[in-house]
Amino acid sequence: MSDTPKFTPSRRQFLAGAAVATGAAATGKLVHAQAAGPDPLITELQPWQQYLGDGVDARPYGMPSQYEAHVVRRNVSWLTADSVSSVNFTPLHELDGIITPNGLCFERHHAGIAEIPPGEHRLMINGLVDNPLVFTMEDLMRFPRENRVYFLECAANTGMEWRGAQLNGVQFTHGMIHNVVYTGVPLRLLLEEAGVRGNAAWILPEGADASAMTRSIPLEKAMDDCLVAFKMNGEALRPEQGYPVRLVVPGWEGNMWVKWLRRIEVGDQPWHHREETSKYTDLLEHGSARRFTWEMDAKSVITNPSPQAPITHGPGPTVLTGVAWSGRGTIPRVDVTIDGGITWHQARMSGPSFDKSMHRFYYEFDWDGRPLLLQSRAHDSTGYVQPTKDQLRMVRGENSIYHNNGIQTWAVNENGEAENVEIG
Ligand SMILES: Nc1nc2c(c(=O)[nH]1)N[C@H]1C(S)=C(S)[C@@H](COP(=O)(O)O)O[C@H]1N2
Ligand SMILES: [Mo]
Repeated sequence: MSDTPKFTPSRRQFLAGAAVATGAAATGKLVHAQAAGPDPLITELQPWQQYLGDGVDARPYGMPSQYEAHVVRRNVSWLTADSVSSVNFTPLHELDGIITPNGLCFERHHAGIAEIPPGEHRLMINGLVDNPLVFTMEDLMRFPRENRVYFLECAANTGMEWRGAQLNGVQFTHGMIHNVVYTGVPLRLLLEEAGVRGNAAWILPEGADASAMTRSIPLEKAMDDCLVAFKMNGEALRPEQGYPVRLVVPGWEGNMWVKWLRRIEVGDQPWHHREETSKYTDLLEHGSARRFTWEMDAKSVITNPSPQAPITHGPGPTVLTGVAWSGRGTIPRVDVTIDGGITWHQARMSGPSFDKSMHRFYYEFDWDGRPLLLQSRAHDSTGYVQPTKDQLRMVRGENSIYHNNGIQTWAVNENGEAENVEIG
């Protein structure tokens, strides 16, 4: 069951509406007012109709329109001491559909961006294997490859919001996520080539950047759906995302997706390195910590309206949209409320539904101009339902950073401006 748009503007209304760019009629049935007079944007010849534009040789690698220059990754300067061990955020409120454009995928580096000539890159597999192997990029290209769409979410996404509403923008509260189609070789094929020994149970991928990032991953996951990926959205990985090759660990926390992948050690136990002891563990109320919390729980957020994307058109037909994802499967359903949870509506899902991929939802409604409290609640294909922030804190306490998948609230005022809030 899904909600469909309640209006169908005619071509006539669009033309008339272009003349008067004021708000919609109070009835909420018309998207545009009637024309008050001739509109020079229609009746006059415009500058761009009077020159010959750039030719096909002017833009060998295309860039977005100059009018989209505000659509960029942004960081929060006070979050980290410097920008090489830091993070920036995907502008979720500017995007639609389910795919994140390569240039807008958030970046998280521990030692900045490594710039590796592909001809000089090597991937080694060693440890509990019959044949320790070294692959060049050319070698990797000779294995059968697959194309799959996955989200990558940093476990720290929304981490600043544990104890209360903090950052005023969906880009900053939820922007440590991207969703692209990867082309890569199943890791299983490379491990089989090396011949994994009988007592092997874990792998340790390692990055070629100066941080030499490592994480212990169970062999079962490595043999299941992990990819050694060299393309994203059809083109080579960006340097920011680990060019020439990165590990893809579907549904699991972003930290494990080692970029600039140079080595995979096979072992019989986890290594207990920094990123799985000091970091990426969750301190609970009684003083012990959750560890190896790899899977990303189902989560959703409304991207529009939101603090960086207020309602500017006044009362009337309004499009609410957002994204949802789960590390355990697909998202068959998202509920939306505009009155702080008094009434819930099933959102309309639109776009492809892939396993461990971002999903897009919409809810079209007639805004009466009164304040709103917007929330979304994801259901994943295992039946799991996204919890409230209070429900999460009840179980996990107040000390956590990682794995905050609680329901987000935006308060919209009479002017259409939105703010990050919590409601009890
Ligand atoms: N080699 C290496 N791999 C890495 C990191 C890193 O700093 N170095 N950061 C990790 C973290 S914490 C995250 S969340 C993801 C971020 O991937 P992205 O930069 O493509 O968004 O990469 C992971 N892989
Ligand atoms: Mo991360």
